[in-house]
Amino acid sequence: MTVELLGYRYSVYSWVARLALHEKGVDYTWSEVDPFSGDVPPHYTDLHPFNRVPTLVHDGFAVYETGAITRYVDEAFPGPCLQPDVPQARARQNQILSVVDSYGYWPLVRQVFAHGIFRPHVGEAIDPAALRAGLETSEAVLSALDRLADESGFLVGNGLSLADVHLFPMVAYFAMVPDASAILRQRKKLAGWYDRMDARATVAATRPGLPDSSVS
Ligand SMILES: N[C@@H](CCC(=O)N[C@@H](CS)C(=O)NCC(=O)O)C(=O)O
Repeated sequence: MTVELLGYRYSVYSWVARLALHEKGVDYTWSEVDPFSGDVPPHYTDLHPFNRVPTLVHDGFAVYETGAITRYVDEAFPGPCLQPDVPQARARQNQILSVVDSYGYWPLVRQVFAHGIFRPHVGEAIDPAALRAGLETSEAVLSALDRLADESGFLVGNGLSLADVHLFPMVAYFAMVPDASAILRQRKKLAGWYDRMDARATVAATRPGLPDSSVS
């Protein structure tokens, strides 16, 4: 059996897929593809016509779109079940995945993390208006997620689910910006959830870090 994850080391969606594989205990190989490089290799475009990352290939079966990858990983491999059985909890999990993709990714990651941390770190120009807009939009996104989060300590039901796996990397990148961390800390339920997730061994094993600051 072969499992290959093609992704970019600093990509938050690649981190989500890696976290799911680690939580599930699946052995996989990693192939680095930088979707921002401008010269994505043709073999990758054949797998992913939109040139985004990640893509998973399992014994010749290729799947892209992170929510599809993590559901596939949960359903195709043994290990702890990462999706609740109860219809309401399953719906809440899927709702959170959709909220994260539709409303969270852009402000949290592409505006706040990119302009507040990543770009300055590698010496790229930043757009302060994008950072401000991202922080403002994130207030509403994190408030909605704080309302949706279960009281159990996980986002949904009584155990780790794909909702936790999908959201954590985005909030982890976001919270590296001090003003963003303050926004998270004002949402008590979400802040407690974040701290518990942050302590997981799988998070430590997959956390991307930042590039060498001499890289530009
Ligand atoms: N809908 C895609 C989104 C993936 C995505 O946007 N990945 C980012 C990296 S985190 C990417 O490839 N960006 C390249 C670009 O925007 O050109 C998924 O769920 O996998």
